[in-house]
Amino acid sequence: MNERAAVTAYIGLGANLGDRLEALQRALQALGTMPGCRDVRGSRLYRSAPVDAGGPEYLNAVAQLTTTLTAPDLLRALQALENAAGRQRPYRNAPRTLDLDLLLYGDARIDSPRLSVPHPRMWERAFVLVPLAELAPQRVPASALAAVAGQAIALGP
Ligand code: PH2
Ligand code: MG
Ligand code: MG
Repeated sequence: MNERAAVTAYIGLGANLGDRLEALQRALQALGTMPGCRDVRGSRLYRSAPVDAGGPEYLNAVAQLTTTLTAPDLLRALQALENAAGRQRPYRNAPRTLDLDLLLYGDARIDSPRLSVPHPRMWERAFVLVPLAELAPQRVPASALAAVAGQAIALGP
């Protein structure tokens, strides 16, 4: 049998509608039971004001997992979890019950109409880089963290 190599991927989790803590906790659990995914680790949780968006405060975290899914298959699985959490998409950056962004997929660089990896805006966002650096400090240069140090984020749900 041909086994695909396992890849370490990082997922950004966010919610600013409904029970945000429950949504993020359920999503972390669901990632661990997805076929082709294992060894899920979650960062701590962070609160921050919406960046380039309106609505209530966000709760964010980052998850690390090992996967044998391709990046497009992983993206589809993440979108299925968003939909199962009642995610609506009335307009760009609308408040949401669950957002799952594929941040990094191993060292892959992907630029397709549906998927860009590394996530194109992750380097501008403290709510991504700070929890990512907890799990994978080697993936976040000190200069990138310094560049977002002015953005207010707080620990905890
Ligand atoms: N997600 C966005 C836009 N703005 N702001 C915060 N604080 N957290 C987010 O997850 C977030 C955001 C689009 O996905
Ligand atoms: Mg997002
Ligand atoms: Mg998204």
